Amino acid sequence: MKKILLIISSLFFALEAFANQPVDWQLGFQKAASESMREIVAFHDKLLLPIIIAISVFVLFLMLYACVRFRASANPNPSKRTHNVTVEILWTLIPCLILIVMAVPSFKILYKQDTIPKADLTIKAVGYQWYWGYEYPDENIIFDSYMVEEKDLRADQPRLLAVDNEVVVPVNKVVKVLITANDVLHAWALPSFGVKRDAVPGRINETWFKAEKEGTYYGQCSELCGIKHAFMPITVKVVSEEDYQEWLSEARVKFAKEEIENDKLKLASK
Ligand SMILES: [Cu+2]
Repeated sequence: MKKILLIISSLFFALEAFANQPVDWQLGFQKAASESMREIVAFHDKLLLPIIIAISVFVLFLMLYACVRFRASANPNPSKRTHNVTVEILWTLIPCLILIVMAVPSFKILYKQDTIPKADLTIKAVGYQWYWGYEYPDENIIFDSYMVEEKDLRADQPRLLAVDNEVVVPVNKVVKVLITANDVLHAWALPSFGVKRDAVPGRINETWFKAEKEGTYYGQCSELCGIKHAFMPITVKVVSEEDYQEWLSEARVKFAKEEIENDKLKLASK
């Protein structure tokens, strides 16, 4: 009983606190944290859902109507009709019109996402079997980001989503993300930002986001990439500009690219 109450109350109260990751009994999308995700959610909720519901109700009505109206007992002599030109034109034309109505706003959103505004910072995400590696090319920073095992989770870390080294970005800044992979196809996806791009070996894809609210946002590799596909989550921490600068000055030392590469060279030469 207590559990049920907890689940019900979490539906109403916990949404805010856990807004950036999936919640139990969730219906629909995660809460949007960027303009492009807000547009995607509005497109789905205000246009697609009404159309889907209307079509489902209409088809259900037709099926029930046909079952009752044309049942064998009421129609001892079945109709021999095979064609009806008007109906055939209608059931071709109307779906076409519905598709056009959906396509126009859909392409608008897609093209808007495709145009990358002037970036305030650039990060590079590299998919590996099975973890993500990140680089801040302008800051000489490089690090790997592994999932935190269940036994090592802190109380505030969600299972299968938390990582040891999070991506840190400032709030309200345009972040350009370069995405590639080292071995097989992966995909870098963050639902709250409305971002999902394939990570392809030998090719660099790019996307962008502008997070509007500080917080920790969780995503997952979204291209089946092997046995541990489910265990290479993505965590992005959105912080204030001051906190970001502070993190940068620490990260430049801790994750200094040159030193890490020198260490690797040293190891290799041993
Ligand atoms: Cu993957």
